[in-house]
Amino acid sequence: MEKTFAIVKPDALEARNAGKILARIEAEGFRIVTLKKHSITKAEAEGFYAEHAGKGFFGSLVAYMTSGPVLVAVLERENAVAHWRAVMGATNPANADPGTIRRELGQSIERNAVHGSANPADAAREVTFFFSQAEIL
Ligand code: 3AN
Repeated sequence: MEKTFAIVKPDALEARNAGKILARIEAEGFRIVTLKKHSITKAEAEGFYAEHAGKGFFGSLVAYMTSGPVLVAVLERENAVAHWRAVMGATNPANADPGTIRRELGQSIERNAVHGSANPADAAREVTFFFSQAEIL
């Protein structure tokens, strides 16, 4: 069993797609280990996306991720990291395969509905960014 980290982003909550996304997560065989609604602070967004600091879209990305509440979650199943990436689809919804969440619900490369960890090391870092050990049993 493997864990990954997911965010249901502000655009998805605003569009009232959270229930649809959580249902898809469960239909894909994930156990929702933990889940909470959270308003990401500017400092959190800058730290979470530190790898993108200095890129042209960084300021806009931080503004967007702090523009409204999100759901942060830990998901578990076999091959969780790669499977959640596959279910999300490509970063740009226009390039995402039919049937993926970003293709179906994403609005743009920035407002792309969901986040998922890129690899197991990132998943471990991202889970501890938002959750304590006691929350992820
Ligand atoms: P992913 O979320 O697919 O792993 P990353 O880590 O490359 O993609 O990018 C993190 C987030 O930054 C994306 N989900 C998207 O919201 C935003 N982003 C990435 N590339 C761009 C871009 N070229 N223009 C605007 N926003 C971008």
